[in-house]
Amino acid sequence: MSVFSKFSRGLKKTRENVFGSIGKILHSGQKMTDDTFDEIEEILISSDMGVDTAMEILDDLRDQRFNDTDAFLAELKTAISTALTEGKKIPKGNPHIILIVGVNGTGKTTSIGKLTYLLRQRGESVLLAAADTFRAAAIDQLGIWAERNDVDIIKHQPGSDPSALVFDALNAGKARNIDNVIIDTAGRLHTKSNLMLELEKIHRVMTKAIPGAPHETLIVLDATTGQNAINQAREFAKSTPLDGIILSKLDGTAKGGVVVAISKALSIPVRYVGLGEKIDEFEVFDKAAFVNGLFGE
Ligand SMILES: Nc1nc2c(ncn2[C@@H]2O[C@H](COP(=O)(O)OP(=O)(O)O)[C@@H](O)[C@H]2O)c(=O)[nH]1
Ligand SMILES: [Mg+2]
Repeated sequence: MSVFSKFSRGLKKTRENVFGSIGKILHSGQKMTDDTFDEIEEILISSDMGVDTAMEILDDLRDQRFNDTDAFLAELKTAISTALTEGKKIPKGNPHIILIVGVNGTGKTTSIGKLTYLLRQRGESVLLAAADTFRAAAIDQLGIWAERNDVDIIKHQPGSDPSALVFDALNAGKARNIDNVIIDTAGRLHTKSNLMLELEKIHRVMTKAIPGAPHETLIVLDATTGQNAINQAREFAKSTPLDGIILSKLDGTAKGGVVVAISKALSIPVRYVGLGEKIDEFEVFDKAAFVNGLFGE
């Protein structure tokens, strides 16, 4: 299945419940009226893209003259695409260390399993690190993804120090000449200060094992949690620099406009999106495929 088809399927709820109504208002060949602009502004706001962003986009478009609704629609798509934070290319480490953070239940372990699949499809090797040592079940869950992907996993006893695990995993990655080491972490927000100290300690240990690591820190945010996702990212950003977002469960929301709100509010790019529960329902975020998925052909 093509990337465009996958985005289209993952964004079905958003398209059918929200963006689809734009097409119903805009009749080909007609002129744009003030009422039409207002109606579209409401639809954009209801997509969770953020009131400010929706108003900014519409104000800009109101100032332009459109001969017909088709020309307007084309500009609207461009404006949404422009509102998304552009991702800078991240230099690859050797091995490339990817640290995954986020609140429990957002989809960290699942996203790691899918990201591993994606990297393997590209012919890259992956080593998984079960640094969510807090619960035995979390270690087992990552183990299942390792098996499915036929990759190795570094794990210690439940309750052991995550930093020691990370240190071992990075050294194993080096010794085994692995392309990518992906680190799963705990996300217990109720013990915020511990979590932060733990992340800071993990960072210190990483630098000792491999200078420059982690090369990429990604926060997993659940698209179905809307504004709350933005607050979570701000909380994590206090203890670790964030390079990008994995937005999970985009298939589970009708408010897919939240992609725009999140990337704008945090000024970091959405790098990957979860578009379903299956191993291959996960993609590198693609602006064109995203906008196409919102509006359809
Ligand atoms: N529909 C859907 N479900 C997802 C997606 N990503 C994760 N999930 C589900 O979210 C739940 C929590 O995921 P998990 O990886 O255990 O979260 P963690 O606690 O952050 O590691 C699981 O039931 C996953 O199947 C996605 O992109 N789409
Ligand atoms: Mg987990």
